[in-house]
Amino acid sequence: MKVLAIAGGLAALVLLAQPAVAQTDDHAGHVGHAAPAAASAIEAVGVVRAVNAKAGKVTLAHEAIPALKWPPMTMAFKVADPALLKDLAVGTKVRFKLDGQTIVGLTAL
Ligand SMILES: [Cu+2]
Repeated sequence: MKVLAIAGGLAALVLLAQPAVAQTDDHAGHVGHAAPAAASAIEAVGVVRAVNAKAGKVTLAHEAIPALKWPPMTMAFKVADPALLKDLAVGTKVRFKLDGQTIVGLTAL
C-alpha cells in the first residue's frame, strides 16, 4: 500500500505541474498542445473560419477546452473524414469531437 501511495503522489505532482507548463506556452504556433491524456474523444464548440476540403482540414476559432487545457484560439484541424466538411460554410458555429488533434465528429449548431 505504501508503494501505491507514493505512486499516487507522483501522479498528482505531474498533474499539478502541467498547468504551469501550459501557462508559459503562448500557443502562437498551435504546436504547443499536449496530447490529451484520455483516449476518449473530447467535445468542444467553435466557429468555422476556413475550410480546405482538399486537404481535409478546417480552421476553427474554438472556445476553451478545459479537458485539454487549451485556451480559446483559432487553429487548423485535420478531419478524420473529409465528408464532415461537406456543405460546411465559413461562419458556422459547430460542435466538434476530437481524437488527439483530429476531428472525428462535427455538427453545425
Ligand atoms: Cu487551439
